[in-house]
Amino acid sequence: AAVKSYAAVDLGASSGRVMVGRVGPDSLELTEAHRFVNRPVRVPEGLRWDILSLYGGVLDGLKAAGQVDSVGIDSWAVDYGLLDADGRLLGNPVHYRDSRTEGVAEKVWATVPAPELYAATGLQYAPFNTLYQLVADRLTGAGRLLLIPDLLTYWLTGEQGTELTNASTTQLIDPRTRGWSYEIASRLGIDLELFAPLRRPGDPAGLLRPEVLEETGLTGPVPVTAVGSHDTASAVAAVPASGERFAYICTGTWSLAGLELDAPVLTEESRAANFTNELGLDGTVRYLRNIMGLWLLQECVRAWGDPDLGELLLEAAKVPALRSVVDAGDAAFLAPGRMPERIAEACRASGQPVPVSPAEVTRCILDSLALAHRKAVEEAQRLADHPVDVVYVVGGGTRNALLCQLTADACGLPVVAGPTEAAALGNVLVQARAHELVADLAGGRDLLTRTQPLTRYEPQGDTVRWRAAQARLAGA
Ligand code: LFR
Repeated sequence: AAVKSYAAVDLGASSGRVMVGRVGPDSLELTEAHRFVNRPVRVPEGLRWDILSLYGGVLDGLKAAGQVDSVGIDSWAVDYGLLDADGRLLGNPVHYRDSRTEGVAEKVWATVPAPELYAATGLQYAPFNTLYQLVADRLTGAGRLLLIPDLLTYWLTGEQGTELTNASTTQLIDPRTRGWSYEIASRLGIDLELFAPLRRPGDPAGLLRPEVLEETGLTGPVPVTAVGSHDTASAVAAVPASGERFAYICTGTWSLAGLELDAPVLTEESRAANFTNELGLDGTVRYLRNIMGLWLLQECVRAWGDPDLGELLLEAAKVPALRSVVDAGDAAFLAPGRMPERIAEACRASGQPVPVSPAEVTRCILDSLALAHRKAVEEAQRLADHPVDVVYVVGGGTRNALLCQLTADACGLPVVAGPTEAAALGNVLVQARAHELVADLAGGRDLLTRTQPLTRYEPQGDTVRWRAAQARLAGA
């Protein structure tokens, strides 16, 4: 039977990549065509994405990928470019870690109280939700808003749309109807006409423009297919699970830890625990919590002048476990800069030993992440009344064996780690499904378990000391 090739553009907060997935009825092979850095730039007005450089990386990647049957794009969520009435970009998209949204949520809640906002949109509180960014921005002159993957798709094809899984991170979508939340938007004076029409994963998103074909050397027509354009939607689509009794943790710059459900959980208890209900493939809901993730380590490594990560992790493994932990769910760690000092300060403030050497700080970060994973997996099961037997870890963190083992230990559950390039694989699988090579979400997952290398970590020790560490943190 025929094998098809798909280009998956996957943009993360620190790097972008163009991968080629070759899919047949019993085969799935992923290779890297091109990888490039994503370097946010601080200018006097704030922190910005270098969107032209990213688009250049996408074009280079498509050229390196060669002839493919379709292209799909996913990236981090919530951020957007604003266009004028003629479709011209009005300035560089603002980075979600920019400080302009400080204090904005409180203003929004004065009009729509936080509990009401949660009941209507199911979205966790994060200062960077698109809704708060929109209120912070002055939208004068903007005729259109395109989320990052939709903006790049527009540049590739000339067609505008708003992909649903990513739209669900704007805080303007009702997770029950899976459509716009007109009432919330109108009460906050947000014109939903700013958004291009919704499209769903698998929908066609246009053909590469002649200029793009020329620049990449591809022969048209080459269609762009809407995928789960939120990277986390794509990554969860590539969790190699069967059945329903599983939790997942998508690891990378963030750790996104939670469950796949068939309906949102919109209770007040869930809001208080800051769980989010984002939309996934096939009518699923991603019920999860954002945890600071390997961002904490990336920022420290940057501050230390980029030492060898492998050696650092070996040293960290020798440091005694759980000496000090910080709350890796705390938005206080969101902004860039001074990370080793900020972690030391948090330990001092909670009366714990202050980690000093890079190995000690690294150990503190990994213990803290594992603990936050435990807390999220445990609370999600309780709040959604959905017990699990196994935790799937996908994404960049699967390379970090210490983190995977600590997560198994902390959760008291087996961890199955892999695939590493989950977002790209989820991206590819949705394109393959649009071409009827894969039947559905379960079919794609089945193909993954048959073709991708996975590593299993059994929980070691009992969970008593993790429970104690959790209590220590809660009491701080
Ligand atoms: C992960 C991610 C998270 C989102 C954060 C900000 O890459 O997409 O899901 O909350 O980035 O967009």
